[in-house]
Amino acid sequence: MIHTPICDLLGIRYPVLQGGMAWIADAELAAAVSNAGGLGIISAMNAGGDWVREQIRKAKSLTSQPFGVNIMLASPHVEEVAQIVVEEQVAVVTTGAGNPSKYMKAWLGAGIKVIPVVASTGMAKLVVRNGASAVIAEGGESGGHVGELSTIVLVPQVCDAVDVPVIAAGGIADGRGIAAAFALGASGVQMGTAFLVARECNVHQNYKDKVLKAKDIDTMRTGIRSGHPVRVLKNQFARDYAKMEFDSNVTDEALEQYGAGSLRKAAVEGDNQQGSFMCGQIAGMIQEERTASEIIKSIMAQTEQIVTGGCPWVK
Ligand code: TUI
Repeated sequence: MIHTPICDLLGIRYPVLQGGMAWIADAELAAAVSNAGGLGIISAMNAGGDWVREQIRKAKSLTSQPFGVNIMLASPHVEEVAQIVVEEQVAVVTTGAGNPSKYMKAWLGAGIKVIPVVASTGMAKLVVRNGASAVIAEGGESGGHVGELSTIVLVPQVCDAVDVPVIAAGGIADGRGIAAAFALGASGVQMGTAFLVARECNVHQNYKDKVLKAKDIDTMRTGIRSGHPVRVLKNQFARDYAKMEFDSNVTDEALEQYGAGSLRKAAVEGDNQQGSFMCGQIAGMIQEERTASEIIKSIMAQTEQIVTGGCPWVK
């Protein structure tokens, strides 16, 4: 049986976290992952406090296991949501797209375990100094907003930089990826794209179908000009956006306007042309829709086989 310090820290069976996917990770997906022995996570994304509170309460009604809330620090509602997780006594908060230090004292004071996503050793050290229980080192293979470094270089350097457990993210969707993450020094993994196609995931079916059909080279990064690159599946929207951002005649305002609402169009409306389908580079490996429990069980069985000597070509 696979057991790491992350299992003890979070009170979960498998050292697997579900990524906080904006417009996708709701209470039903989070509860399904937590009931399957991982840590399910509700994405607060750009939503207002009422929606986040409702989702937290719904998840509590669907699982007795711990779950978390991902707070996207660039959200216009971040202050309100930061307070709601305290009021609702959420077990775990993960953060993304920025520096969470400003909120950490309040969260830690409420007994919340804080696990920021970091994309550099500098940010990892800073959040650990401020009390982070663990960090998620997320490589640029991930979907959504990404940093510059890949998982294979980021994870071991973050492991060397901090003395808390490290969770690897970016490009992991099977037992080989998890075993590799362990070999790099990680104590757990976070997977987003793999859970996007879970049966319990309420994202539009067109989104799931696009991920299931995607090949290894089917993602690209948009938003490079803004300094906030976002990995998405290639489609009409992504190509047009990329063309616009490298056109100096297009203003930042026009670009922002063009991108507004595109993630909602993908996740809720399934708009194959104008939607922004955030997705990791590992999508090419994801072949079928399964329950969260089937995903976790099969991936952990493969992990166990590898870490207990399953590389017969290595003598
Ligand atoms: O946050 C994510 N993934 C996301 S957020 C999102 S919505 C959004 N879209 C565009 C811009 C901003 C947000 C869609 N997908 N993953 C976690 C993550 N965090 N990846 C990278 C980082 C990160 C980057 C810089 C964390 C900290 C950081 O610190 C920089 C600083 O000094 O503030």
